[in-house]
Amino acid sequence: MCGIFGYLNFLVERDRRFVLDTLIKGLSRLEYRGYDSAGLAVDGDTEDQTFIFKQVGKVAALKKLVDTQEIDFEKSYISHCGMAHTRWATHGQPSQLNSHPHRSDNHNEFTLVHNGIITNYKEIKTLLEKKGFSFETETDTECVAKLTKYLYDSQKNSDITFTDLVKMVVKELEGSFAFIFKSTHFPNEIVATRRGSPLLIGVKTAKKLKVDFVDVEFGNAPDAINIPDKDPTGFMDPTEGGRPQMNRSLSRAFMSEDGMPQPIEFFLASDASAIVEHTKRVLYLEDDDIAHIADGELHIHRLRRDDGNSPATRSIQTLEIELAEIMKGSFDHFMQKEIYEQPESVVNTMRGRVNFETHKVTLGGLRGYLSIIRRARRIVFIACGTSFHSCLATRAIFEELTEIPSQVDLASDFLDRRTPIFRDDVCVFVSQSGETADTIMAMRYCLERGAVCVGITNTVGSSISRETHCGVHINAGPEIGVASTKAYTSQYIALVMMAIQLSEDRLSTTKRREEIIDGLYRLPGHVKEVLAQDANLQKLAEETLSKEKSLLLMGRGYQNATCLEGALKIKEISYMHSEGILAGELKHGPLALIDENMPVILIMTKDSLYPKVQSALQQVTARKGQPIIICNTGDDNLIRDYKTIQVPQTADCLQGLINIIPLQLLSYYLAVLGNIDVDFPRNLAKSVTVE
Ligand code: UD2
Ligand code: GLU
Ligand code: MG
Repeated sequence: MCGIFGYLNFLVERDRRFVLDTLIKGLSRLEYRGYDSAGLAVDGDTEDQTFIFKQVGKVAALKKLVDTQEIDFEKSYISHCGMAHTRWATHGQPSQLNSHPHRSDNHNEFTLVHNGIITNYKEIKTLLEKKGFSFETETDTECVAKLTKYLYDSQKNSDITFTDLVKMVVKELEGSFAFIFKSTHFPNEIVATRRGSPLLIGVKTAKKLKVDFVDVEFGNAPDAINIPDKDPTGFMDPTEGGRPQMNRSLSRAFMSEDGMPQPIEFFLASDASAIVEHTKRVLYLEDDDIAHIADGELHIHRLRRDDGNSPATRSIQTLEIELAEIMKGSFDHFMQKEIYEQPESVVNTMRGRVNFETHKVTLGGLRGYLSIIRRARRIVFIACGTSFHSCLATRAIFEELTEIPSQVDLASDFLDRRTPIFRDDVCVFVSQSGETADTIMAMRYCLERGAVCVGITNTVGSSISRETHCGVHINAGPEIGVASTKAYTSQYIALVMMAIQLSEDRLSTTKRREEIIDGLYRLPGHVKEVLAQDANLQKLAEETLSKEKSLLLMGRGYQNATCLEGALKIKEISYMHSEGILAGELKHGPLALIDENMPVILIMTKDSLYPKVQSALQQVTARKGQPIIICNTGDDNLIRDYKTIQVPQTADCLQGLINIIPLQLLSYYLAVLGNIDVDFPRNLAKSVTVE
């Protein structure tokens, strides 16, 4: 998710001011990734001290906090390592305390920064609490700092290296992460590692590096280490026996000609935008790489030995791009970046919640409310805009799985109608920011009437997250583009997961739930398949649609929501008139619009309504309409006769997650072709905090 930055200087004299400024500048380069708070750690006045500064809000606020510290800014270091972090909360509210870096104890023996989610942190935390550790934050991350100290303390006499220690820690972790570790026990050393979250290392030297790669060391540690005080549950057991052997291979890149250590600086970051201004020589870490920087050398270790699939070296590449180009990764706009993040963001929404083997969904946020929700007389979904569409898209599966009558309302209209709400209603409020004014007012209205209120939001600590009785954070990471894309798919998934969990006690729907969970498992791959058609969609926008004044999107059943959401995307960022039309309604009016000049996109992916949509297709073609059809790969008749956009097939109730992607891309390209500021379309704001 958000941002990590680290800076280590070796034999390059720097004062504390320089180090702090470098860290803060690094964070500000990562600001575009979005975050809710920031923090950093640097050495203190003595070797056994680490200073940690953290602040809620902008990096500028952190800078202000740092600037007003009564510390010696001139103190200079020949070698030093510092690290910094921007956070998008997933566990625990955005607060100063919950911000990173996190620490192992009051003496800051181990400090670390983390991006991602540790899904088994509860187990680790419970175990450590039994060992006498107490926790000061609500984050998943803190348990990793404490675990590091616990393992270090239990190794006291074995001269464990920092690398081996971190290996032991990482072996216990599930979830996704990028980490930087720092310790007063290992001054001027950094260990960094990643799994699923990005991390790269920039290298800056005066002299050219000898070679442009780093050997990967597949050494034998640290499985060998015996953890005393063995946990009876088997948790944290050393996996294999034997003693650690010293078989460090040399890292040829960092050897200087004369064998003398050379001055060198290292920059670690979540992406290259924070590094290019310092150096263009970078090394990208791979999953389960453990990077150790000490004495001016960078060593890459692997988490497990016998890691046959991993290449034996990591190359040090030269970045050819300039800062401006990588600010948004390889993307031109946030919206495009966010569309492309979906293969990962959908996984983050499900992380730790869906067990694909046992076909079980566990939403921690609903625990305790499940039986009340199951007894509800009705479920009322309330939202605005795109969030409203995510409710429409999932309403049918809610009704099918839970058999609780469900209705979907636009927040403003819900309030205008002064909709009757009762104590046995369950009201679900969906909002990316959690601050949407209309939705908040509707929520307060329902709270007053005693209904159980459930939130679905992307923002921990937001009004909706705080004021609802329970809910689900979608964990999609910050969304910056005004046109919502990844939040839509993640809200959709959160709602589907909720429907599955609510119905888990219904044997009759077991098969159906399994089918859906299997579909969720394949979803990231399916999303990637659609994204791979980017160039075709760009062409379609350019050659066929960009000259049009208007565009109709038609479908029915599950795809009605896709049409409405697709049309909303198109109008909000390309300013082209666009309407989503329920295909079943065609002959009640919209058919009058159809002639050979009216552009139409028809969604005809395979589900039980396919024959009915076929008849809509006939109605359109009979009026000389020439629809573009979104259909499943392999639907040869359609592909032969029409212009098509082909998407992989999945469970009917998940098909909308896949079908919306080409429409997101189309709207994006229509906006780009219209020279529109995609991320900031006119008249619109990211979160609508006014009524
Ligand atoms: C949550 C907690 C985590 C830990 C864990 C226990 C957060 C952000 N996450 O992760 O700290 O306690 O559970 O397994 O602290 N909620 C609302 N309204 C909303 C969204 C969420 O009330 O709109 C509540 C929800 O009922 C839960 C908490 O906020 O009590 C966190 O929700 P989550 O979805 O982040 O839950 P989980 O289990 O992933
Ligand atoms: N899960 C961690 C937290 O909530 C890290 C979040 C991030 O990636 O910024 O503190
Ligand atoms: Mg709450």
